[in-house]
Amino acid sequence: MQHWEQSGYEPSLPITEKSNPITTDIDRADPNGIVQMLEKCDAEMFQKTVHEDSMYQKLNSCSVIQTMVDISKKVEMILKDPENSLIVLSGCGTSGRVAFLLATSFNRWLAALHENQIYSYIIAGGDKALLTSQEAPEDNPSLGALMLDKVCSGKKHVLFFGISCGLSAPFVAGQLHLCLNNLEVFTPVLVGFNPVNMARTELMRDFPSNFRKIAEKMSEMQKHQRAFVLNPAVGPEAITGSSRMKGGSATKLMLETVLLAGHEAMYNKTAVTPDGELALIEMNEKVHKVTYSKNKKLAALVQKAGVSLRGKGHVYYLGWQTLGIIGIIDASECIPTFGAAFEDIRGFICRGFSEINNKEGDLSSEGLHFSISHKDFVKRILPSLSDNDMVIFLFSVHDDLNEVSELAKCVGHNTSNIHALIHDLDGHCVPDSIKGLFMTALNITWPSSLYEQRSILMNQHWELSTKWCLNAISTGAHILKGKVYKNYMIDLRVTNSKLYRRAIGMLQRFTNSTQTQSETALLKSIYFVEELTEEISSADVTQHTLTANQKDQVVPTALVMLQTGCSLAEAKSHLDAHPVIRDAVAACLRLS
Ligand code: F1P
Repeated sequence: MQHWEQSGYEPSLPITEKSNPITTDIDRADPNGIVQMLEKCDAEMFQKTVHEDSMYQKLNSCSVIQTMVDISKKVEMILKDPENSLIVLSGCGTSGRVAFLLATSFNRWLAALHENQIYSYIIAGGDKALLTSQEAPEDNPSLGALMLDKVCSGKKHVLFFGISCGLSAPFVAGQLHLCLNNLEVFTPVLVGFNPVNMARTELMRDFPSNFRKIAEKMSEMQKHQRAFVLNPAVGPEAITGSSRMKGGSATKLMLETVLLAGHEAMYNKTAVTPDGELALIEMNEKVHKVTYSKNKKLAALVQKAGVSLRGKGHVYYLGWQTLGIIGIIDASECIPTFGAAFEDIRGFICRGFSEINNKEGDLSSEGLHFSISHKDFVKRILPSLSDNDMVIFLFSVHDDLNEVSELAKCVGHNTSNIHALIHDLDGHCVPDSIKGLFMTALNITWPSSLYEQRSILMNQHWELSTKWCLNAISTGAHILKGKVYKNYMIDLRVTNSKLYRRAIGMLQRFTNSTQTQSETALLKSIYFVEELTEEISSADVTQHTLTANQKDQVVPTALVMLQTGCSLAEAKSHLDAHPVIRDAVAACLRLS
């Protein structure tokens, strides 16, 4: 049993908000140590349940596998009536981005079979949120319901996947509530990584229920197969609460398994069975082993990315096809997670919006955040690129290797700091002449026998493998830059109610203050005042998070104030003197 599974371990927190004992000292680790810790944390996803009666059900538990089988059968049923049916995947932040990735890839599969494209995705904040952080709509249950209602209009059967890793997002709660009130049309599936009794109980804006009540009702309805809860425990995140990591990966592989089994039942007449689902999950476990078997090269990339960020340089991902999307997603998440600047880590995809297949089409006129094609990179970034900047190419043997080599040569004129993550197959390898263009080529050669007749699996695995590598690179680089304290992202942006509560919890934990003291300090820091006014005290959390969105170092400032009893102005000057958050916090804790 893992330490975090014991009932006394951080008992007031759900699994997704607990800190992971594996990574307690990740802020002091070197790149090799960082990668090894991430490998162990990710491995927890595939851990077997030793006793079926253990406190938490895991991905491999019989009950979870049976739920997956039942849902796959619903997928098959939906596929049988494509005219009247829809499969909708929805979530906020990373969960919404995974929803988008899955919906577009399964639609592509259906299009290749000349079938109706019955998948749709919803992300809180709309398509802009695919590339930038739009956390505020996450708190709005009515908006979630409204968007779902709109997408499903006229459909007779809708299989709805509401993804919230923490079983917490009000946006998703609103959608599930709508489904539960219209079960003749909707079959809702709640996807997350906490047991139902750890779902959030906080009141929501203009909403008659809370997340836990909805999750409980769904569990009840599962007995009649009218609703499902797919919620294995995969362990706390490596960086506390950072559901972009394990949460995103587990959502991706679990839903891919469920959907793929449903598709194969429909189109290949392969029966949906527990063994079939288990075999697909085990293949993902193999992907984990193969990816992390490259840990030395991965650690070298983490090291280089850390050097670039510390030296005020940048990290650029230049990807092809969905590997490009994985790069864009990873880069965009660094802003809310680490308080990073938008330029620090950026992702680009070969043909930009024309190959993304998002609902709202080309967003490039929305500003620089939406300049995402290789052409944009060449025009805007390349001229000022230097050895201080790191460039990582993301491609596979199936991409246009002439294009890859031309761009690599072009980039190579301005920086020698150019690397690649390459996926190929035994018997179909990327030639050495291409690999030789890169200082580091992290090349994974996959066994072709794994993918006979199942090319969609190949894409899914290469995406996941790339996600693990990039999560390690961007997380590791920010750790090396000093943005993480122990295994907490202390300088996060407090942009929604979940993050607001998490920030208060961190302040309590590190300063031994009460909840009220911590919230008061947080509010002073958010509103930049030495004393709280009546107006501030009576404002709601939404107002606080909207204001916090505009401010830097909100949580570290509050922490220094609480720990030393100093004023806001003094806390700010302490932080100015210690630009590295880890050092600022450590110095302040030593001081007291
Ligand atoms: C959704 C989410 C995360 C994001 C941040 C805020 O979480 O937007 O994707 O990284 O932590 O919340 P969830 O609803 O999937 O738990």
